[in-house]
Amino acid sequence: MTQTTEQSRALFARAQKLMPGGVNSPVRAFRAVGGEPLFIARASGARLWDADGNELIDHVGSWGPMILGHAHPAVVRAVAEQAALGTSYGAPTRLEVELAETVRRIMPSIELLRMVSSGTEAAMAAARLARGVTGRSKIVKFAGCYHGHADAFLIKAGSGAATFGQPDSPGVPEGVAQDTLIADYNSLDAVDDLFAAFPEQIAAVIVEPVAGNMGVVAPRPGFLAGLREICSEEDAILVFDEVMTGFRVARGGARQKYAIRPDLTLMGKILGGGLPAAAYGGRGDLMESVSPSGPVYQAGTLSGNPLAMAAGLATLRVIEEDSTLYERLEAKGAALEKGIAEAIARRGAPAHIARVGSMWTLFFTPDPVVDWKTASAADTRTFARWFRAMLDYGIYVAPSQFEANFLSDAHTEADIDITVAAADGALEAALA
Ligand code: KE4
Repeated sequence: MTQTTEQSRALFARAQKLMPGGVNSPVRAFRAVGGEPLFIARASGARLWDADGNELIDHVGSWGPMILGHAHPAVVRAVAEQAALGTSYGAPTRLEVELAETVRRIMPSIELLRMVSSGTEAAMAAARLARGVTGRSKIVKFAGCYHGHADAFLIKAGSGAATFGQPDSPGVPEGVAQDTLIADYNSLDAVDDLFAAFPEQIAAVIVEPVAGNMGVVAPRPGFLAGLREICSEEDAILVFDEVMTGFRVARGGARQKYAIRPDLTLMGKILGGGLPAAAYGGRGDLMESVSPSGPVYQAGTLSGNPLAMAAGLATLRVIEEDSTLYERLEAKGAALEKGIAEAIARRGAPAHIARVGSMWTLFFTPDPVVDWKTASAADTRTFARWFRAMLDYGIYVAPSQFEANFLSDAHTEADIDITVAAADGALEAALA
C-alpha cells in the first residue's frame, strides 16, 4: 500500500466509541495481526478500495460470499430492481420460491429448506430440529469448527473464537455446554467413543465437511463417509455445515464433491450473494417438523428478505449456467498453491499452503494440519508479520491464521501472479 490510512484511522477512532472493539464482528478488528482495520469504501471484481483510496487485491471476499467477485453486474441489477419494488414485506414472495427451486436443482437432496438470515440462525435451528425430532439432547461438534455464535456451538469453536483464544465463551451456561460433545476433526474413533459413552443421547453430529474455521483443513479420505455410517447406525442426524463450502468447493458443495448425503445441510454466504441470507434444509421427513407444518418452532422477521433473495438468485443463476466456473476456480487455486509452495520451498520456510478448490490458507507450521491440535501449533506471530507484509504489497488476506482465504471468478491470472510474488516477498519480511 502506498498511501496513508488516515481516513481509516479516523473512522476507527469514532467506531471504537460506538461499537465493542470498533467493529461489528470480532475478527475484522485485526487484533490477531496488529495494526488497525481498514475501512472499506467500495469494491469491484477482485478489488477493494479503502477509505483512503488504497487499492487491494481481495482474498477475503466477505469471508466467502463473493465467489463471482464484488459488484457483479447481474447481482447489482437484481438488487437495484428489487429495491425499487420494496425492501421487505414480511410475506412470501416469488423470489424465495425461485431461489429454493434453484437450490434444490443444484443440491437435489435438499427436499425442503427454510430461509433464515445468518449461518448462526441456520445452525441454531438445525440443532433444535435435530433435538426435537430425536428427543435426544446432545450434539457432537469438532474442535476448531465454527457454526456461528449460538451458545451450543461456542465450545471449542474456530474462527474468531479460536483467533482470540476464547473457543469457550463466557456466558455459555454449564447446562448448555454439557450437551455439546467435542471430537477431534478427522477422528472417527473420537466420534465412536462419544456414541459409546452417551448411547441413544446424541441427536446430531454437525461438521464442516471441509473445515475453513481453523484455516482450511480437508477431510481425510473416509472421514465423511464414516460419519455418515455412524449416524445411520446410531439414528443420529448428520448435519453438513456448508455455510462456507456450499456452492464453493463444488457447484453442489461438499456433499457433491465427496458424494455424501447428509440428513440436514446449512447454507449461507454465497446463497445470499453478499446479502444476509442463509438456510437449513434436507430430508423432508425432518423438515416437516418445522413450524408451521410441525412443532419445532423457528421464525424470522427478515427471513427470505426480497433483496437478499434477489442477490442470491442472481448469484446462483450465474453459478448454475456457467459450466466451467469450478474448473476455472480450481485452475486458479492450483496456480496459486504451486506458486506459494515453490516460494516456501525456495526459502525453506516453516510453512505450507493448504487448499481445497478456491479456499486456501498459508499455515505457519511445516507439519500437516488435520485438526485443531495441529492447526493451533501454527506460529501466529509469524503469520501476523506475513499478513502485514501482504497488506503492504496491496494484498488483503484474512486477518487470522485460523481463517480461509477465497478466490473468485473475478481474480485474473495476473492477480494470482501478483499474489504469489507478494506472498514470496512477505515470507522474506515475516521470517527476517
Ligand atoms: P454467520 O452467522 O456469520 O452468517 O455464519 C456463521 C458460520 C457458520 N458456519 C460456518 C462454516 C461459517 O464459516 C460461519 C461464519 N464464518 C465466519 C468466517 N470464518 C464469519 C466471519 C465473521 O465471523 O465475521
